Amino acid sequence: MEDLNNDFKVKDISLHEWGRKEIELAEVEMPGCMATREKYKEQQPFAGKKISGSLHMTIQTAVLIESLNSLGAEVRWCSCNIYSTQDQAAAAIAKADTGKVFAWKGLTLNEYWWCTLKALTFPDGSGPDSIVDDGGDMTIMLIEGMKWEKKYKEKQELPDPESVTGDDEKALYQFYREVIPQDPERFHRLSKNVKGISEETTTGVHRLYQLSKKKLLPFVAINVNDSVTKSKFDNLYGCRQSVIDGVIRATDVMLAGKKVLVCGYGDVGKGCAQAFKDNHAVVYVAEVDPICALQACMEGFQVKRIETVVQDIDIFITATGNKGIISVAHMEKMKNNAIVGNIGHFDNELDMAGLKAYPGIKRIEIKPQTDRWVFPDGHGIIILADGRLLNLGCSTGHPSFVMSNSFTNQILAQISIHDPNSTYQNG
Ligand code: NAD
Ligand code: RBV
Repeated sequence: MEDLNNDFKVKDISLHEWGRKEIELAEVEMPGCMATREKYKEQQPFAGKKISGSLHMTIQTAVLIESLNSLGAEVRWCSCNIYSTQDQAAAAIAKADTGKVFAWKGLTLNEYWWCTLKALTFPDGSGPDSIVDDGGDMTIMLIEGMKWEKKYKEKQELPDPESVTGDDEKALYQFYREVIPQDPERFHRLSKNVKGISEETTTGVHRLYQLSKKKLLPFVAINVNDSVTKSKFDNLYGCRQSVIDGVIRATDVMLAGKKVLVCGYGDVGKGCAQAFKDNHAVVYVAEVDPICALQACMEGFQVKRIETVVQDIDIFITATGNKGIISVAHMEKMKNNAIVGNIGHFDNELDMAGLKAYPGIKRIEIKPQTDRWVFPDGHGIIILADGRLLNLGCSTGHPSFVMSNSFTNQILAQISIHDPNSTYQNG
């Protein structure tokens, strides 16, 4: 449902009452965000400021949006994942007009980038004063966009989607091919007033460090993830609950007695491994870092290479933030109806491209975001959320209480970006 007069696009605005009731429940479970609203309400630190956000459009994020708005910000928002929007949350924000929202569950990749651009573009054509990002896509859309505008102006050159590998990046390049010739100043204009960004997740922080090292980060960037009250709570205890929620909502499988392999034993992997153990599954861990591997041993998990256990495992979970963790060669060896899910930020931990290209493979949708992929010999595996983060694709992400920690950090990070006395350097 696109409303050009009111400037939003959501799946179904009539879901707003349901969304509002859930937001009201969440507010009680998010005391940090509510106390921050109270503490800064006189000061209005965002008065006259425009904030764009790209972060899963959930009920919890609705509380974040309304916190920023209540402290004076004009807010525009999109989701940072094609499957993670709760349509009732998006509808409630659109209806209350506390933010302009462009998000619905089940976006195409082209729609995803369109929504990101809409969230960046304020009615007078200007961009935001600051960005709340999760995974870096909104920031990178601006930085890459400026790079390609320059090349377009100098040599009429446009990005070639075939020159990049991932589906998301290919879709972004295709999107640039449409929008840059229409307005070759757009991304420079949208970036002009950006004072800073605050980044939510581990993978986004890694992407920012890469840009910073190459001196390609033209903004102040605040690493929210590495705040102790974010990564040691959200990544650990949030995933401990929502990984189970995702697997169960998708498959209703009995966990007790199942063999589970958790790949990656960082904060997220630790939460996941503990969750399956608490559900009486037999848990194995695959880890490349010796300290983390030893920590897994000390918790009583067996540390294994995936190759040595792939045929025995019932449930595979990737939590590395790295790419190419489970290959098609692994998938074809898995037992019938093994469940394969990723909880890391991006979809390239599983080789979905390789699976799609497997000769004779068939995809059977059991329900949205749960598919059985059948190999030519008749055995199949169950892939969650098409390889995208399963706790937000198959479920509703972390519960409110833990997100209150993360999002209080986000609000404080934004306040410090806009603090006239702050002395942060760009990049
Ligand atoms: P982390 O850096 O703490 O942990 C990642 C671990 O994976 C490290 O210990 C690393 O050694 C290990 N690893 C890397 N490559 C590996 C490989 N090839 N095989 C085995 N292990 C490998 O990161 P984290 O904070 O746990 O985050 C992991 C991912 O989850 C990131 O993409 C992050 O953005 C994402 N995340 C998702 C959610 C969610 O709600 N779905 C929440 C928080 C973080
Ligand atoms: N995450 N958000 C939610 N319910 O809104 N759940 C998880 C929610 C965030 C979490 O902070 C993590 O770092 C990020 O999603 C990964 O994209």
